[in-house]
Amino acid sequence: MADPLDPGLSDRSRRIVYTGAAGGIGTMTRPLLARLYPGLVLSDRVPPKDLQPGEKFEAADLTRPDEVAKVVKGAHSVIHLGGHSVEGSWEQILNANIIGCYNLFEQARLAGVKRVIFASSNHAVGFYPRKKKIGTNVTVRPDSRYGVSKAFGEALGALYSDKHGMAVTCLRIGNVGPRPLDVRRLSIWISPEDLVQLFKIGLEHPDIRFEIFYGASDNEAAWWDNSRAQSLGYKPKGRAEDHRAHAEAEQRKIGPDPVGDLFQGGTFCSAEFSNDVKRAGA
Ligand code: 15L
Repeated sequence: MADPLDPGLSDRSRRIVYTGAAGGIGTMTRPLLARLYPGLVLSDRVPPKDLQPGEKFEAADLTRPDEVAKVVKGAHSVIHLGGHSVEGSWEQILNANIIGCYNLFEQARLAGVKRVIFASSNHAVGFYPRKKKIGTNVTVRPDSRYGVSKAFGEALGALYSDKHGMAVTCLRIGNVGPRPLDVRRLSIWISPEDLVQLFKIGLEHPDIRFEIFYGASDNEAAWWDNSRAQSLGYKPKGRAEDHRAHAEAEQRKIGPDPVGDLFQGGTFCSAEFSNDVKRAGA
């Protein structure tokens, strides 16, 4: 697809940097992405354990602007998954997800990167009750310090898009894997293949300026309206409902969570919770 932001470089072999490539999502999506984008460069603090002979890896610590500058140099696009991927101490979140995310956007801007895909999370909106269906135009309701850092990343993305013309796609990812792990994940699950479809839209669609999509497959029990992604060509193939029996069996092993079961973010909401569920909007 021709890129109006970069008309001379519509070729897929351009440099695309994938941060956080050694993590769980990186491991599931790397082989699929490599087939589409021969110029893919994997990055993380340490190389993926299963790095393949044809794969290119460059180490970078996101808290170090000099290392980030080096890895984004000459890149057309960045898929930014790097950072702390669950709730953590303030210090962990501050370093990996606040400072790290700022370094990524700022060094990408300085290097002339055209497109950034930011791995946001469902936890940016985790305190919406499960009974409410939400679109991408809602106020953020983070359920954790981690969720706050994802809302921060989305805000940074909007800034770099509006102020500097970067084409930014934020993906509020649900849970990625071969199948949904429990009943909550029946609403938020996304297959690795469908996530790669969203990456591709973010990397190639000519209309992208600033977008927020939900990273979810075609889930009957969905809590999210993902019509914007669909209008840009997203056609998820995964169907959580096909795995309902497995998800329900797993759920029986977990047992009830009186707070987390009411909210979209699940255990991220119940951890450290000291409010009343009604007051929190259940
Ligand atoms: C996330 O954002 C996490 O990165 C992942 O580990 C899961 O906890 C997922 O959300 C989820 O909500 O299932």
